Amino acid sequence: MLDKQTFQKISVIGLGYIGLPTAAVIASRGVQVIGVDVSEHAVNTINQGKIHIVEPDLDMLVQSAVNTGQLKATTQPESADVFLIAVPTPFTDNHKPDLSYIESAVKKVAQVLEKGNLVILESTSPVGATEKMSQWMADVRQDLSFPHQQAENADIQVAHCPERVLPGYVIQELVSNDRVIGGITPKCAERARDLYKIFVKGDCLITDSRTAEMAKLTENSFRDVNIAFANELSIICDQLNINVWELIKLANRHPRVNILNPGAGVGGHCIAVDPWFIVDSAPEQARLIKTARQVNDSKPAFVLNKIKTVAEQFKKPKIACLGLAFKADIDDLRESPAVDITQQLIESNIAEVLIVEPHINELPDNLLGSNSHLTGLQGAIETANIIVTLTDHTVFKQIKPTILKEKVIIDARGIWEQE
Ligand code: SAJ
Repeated sequence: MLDKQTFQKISVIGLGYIGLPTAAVIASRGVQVIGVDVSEHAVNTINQGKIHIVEPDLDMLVQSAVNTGQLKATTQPESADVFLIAVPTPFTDNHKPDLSYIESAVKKVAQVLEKGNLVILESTSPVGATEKMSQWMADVRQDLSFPHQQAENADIQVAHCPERVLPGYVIQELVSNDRVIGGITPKCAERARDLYKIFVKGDCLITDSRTAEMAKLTENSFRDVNIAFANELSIICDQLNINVWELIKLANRHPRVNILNPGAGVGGHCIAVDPWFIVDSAPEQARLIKTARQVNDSKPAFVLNKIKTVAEQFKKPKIACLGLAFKADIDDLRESPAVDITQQLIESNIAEVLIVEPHINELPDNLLGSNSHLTGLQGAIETANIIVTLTDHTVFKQIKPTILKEKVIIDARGIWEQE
């Protein structure tokens, strides 16, 4: 039986889409959690028991954790038994991993470290990042020993446990998913496993930190390559005048074939980013992974061209773009191919663009224009000549096909094709 007493206070650094749900779930198990974020807005919102992001059920969990005093947010790290690092790891313009958020976070954490502490990197990271994190902390705290220096005798334990939750299902998956836990030493991994056992019902599988880093990158690259296959098929089928949705449905009746869905491109901050970390580490060897990225990155341009070609049929076309979020039923517009396509359509100035995104109240700055409007679904469908589906939100799937009869449809997500 796990002794919760060994972990009396957990600090979660980075209160975004991963850090905040993780902090709230741990707090809900009766452990004291201190959440740390550089954003005062995030910290103030959380301390009022509210949330600054959208994720089903997160609001209730945070409200109750804050009300019971189990969860508190602050902008500066303070001492704790465990530090969970959940900050972004974007890439630079030339697809190189940018570890500056991790470096900055752990250098601040290092200042409050005490002998016996455990530091876990949850951010998706290139191979070797956990060891680098250990070195950064050692640079700041020469009075303490770290596992890359003293192995099992180190004062501080350091491990990597990549998050694997799916936006929209985060609370459920945080508890039910298996976790891969990689320690710089076996002792680091075991200590980290004790922590995750507080709230994870799935299996906690132990390995070394480099394998854990690569496992996460592999999972997302696997998905990227498979989506690229579907996207490439959709482009081939367009050329050959074949309905790709029907084709995939038929091919998937084979017992060992399971093709994913083509779309407007691959968005988000994971699948479109993580494969590049593998490419950066092994540029000569990672040929398929790199090509898949390029195929998926080229899909928005293909969809945009389709829209432009169809728009030529109309004198003053009105185009309804359904969906801005990077995937169905979430509010997250970051790295969204739907946003890219819509923005370029607005800038091309060939049409009036009616934007439908039920999860937002106002358009982001890059979509503001004299020819763009955030419009309700019903109004946009009634007014538009051309309807483009860019995100497969459930509300769009519920539209009755009869009201689309007179419209030209570019169904990049296959919403109605699949019905
Ligand atoms: N997409 C398609 N066709 C598909 C599936 C997805 O075009 O058949 C598109 C989506 O519309 C979206 C993008 O791919 O634009 C990514 O969506 P997703 O649902 O595949 O993945 P994410 O980015 O929301 O979450 C992924 C998950 N990884 C895997 O499924 C292997 C999640 O478990 C990870 O925790 C997350 O990345 C992460 O944080 O790394």
